[in-house]
Amino acid sequence: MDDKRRRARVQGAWAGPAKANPHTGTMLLLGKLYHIGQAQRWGHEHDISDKQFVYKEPAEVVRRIPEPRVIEKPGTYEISTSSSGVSRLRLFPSFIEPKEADWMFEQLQREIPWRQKTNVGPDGPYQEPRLTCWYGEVPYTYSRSTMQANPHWHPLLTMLKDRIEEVTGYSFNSLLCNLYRHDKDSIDWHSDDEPELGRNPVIASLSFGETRVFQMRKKPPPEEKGDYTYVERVHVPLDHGSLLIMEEATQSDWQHRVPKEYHDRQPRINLTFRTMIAEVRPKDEGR
Ligand SMILES: O=C(O)CCC(=O)C(=O)O
Repeated sequence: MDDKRRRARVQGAWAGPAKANPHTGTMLLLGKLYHIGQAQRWGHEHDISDKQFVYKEPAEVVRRIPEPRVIEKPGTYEISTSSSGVSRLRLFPSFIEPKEADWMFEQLQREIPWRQKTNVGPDGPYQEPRLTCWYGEVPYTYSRSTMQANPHWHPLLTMLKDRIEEVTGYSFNSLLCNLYRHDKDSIDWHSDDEPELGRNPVIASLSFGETRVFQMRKKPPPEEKGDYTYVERVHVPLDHGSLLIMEEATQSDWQHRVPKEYHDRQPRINLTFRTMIAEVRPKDEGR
């Protein structure tokens, strides 16, 4: 058989001669790796049908990036268990009825003294891509920048705190308010794990306005050396009037963020109720 016909028969189409590695005696044929003997290279007198081809399994295991678990129905979800404990979410999608949530959103947007905070990162000062306001008896420090104590709670915020405490059985003494003005406002990956929040803090997160996706990723085990590529992920779309409670080990074992969006988004307000322990001094790091 001439060389041209032999190639057509083996490769199923007209193609150039397969390239053998002269050093290792391996070649790539039909996308798989084969070993061939020195005397059996292309261009030698033996016909292809005489040869012994051995399929070699790829040495490296192919790792798949897990699909995020989407949580959108009311309920309690144990998303992981570790030596730190169980990480648990509780979702109340219509904690505030839509009509009531509408007027609350308007009041909060108009009456909270929103400010843009300047943080200090490794490359110097930067403005947060959102507006915030802090309520609590003690200051709150993160990203090397402090929000001063502010005990003057807006009456609507006090009423919301009371309602959440009544339903959940937890009590809170502080509140971080976030206003995402549009699709480009966001909050980056972080955990609410400042020492002043104590061990395994409970965070109650109430949302108004545009739905944005609250994304969570599990902290990788030490052998991943800080690589988050293959970690478990959870997505919770938080819509108008929804309440999300994060409990137990959620802050020590997971991070969360609200990413920027690629399409227009209307404003969204998020209120995260927390409990600050006044005696604990802040550690100077965070998101
Ligand atoms: O806007 C949100 O849903 C999250 C806010 C948040 O992560 C925070 O305040 O720490």
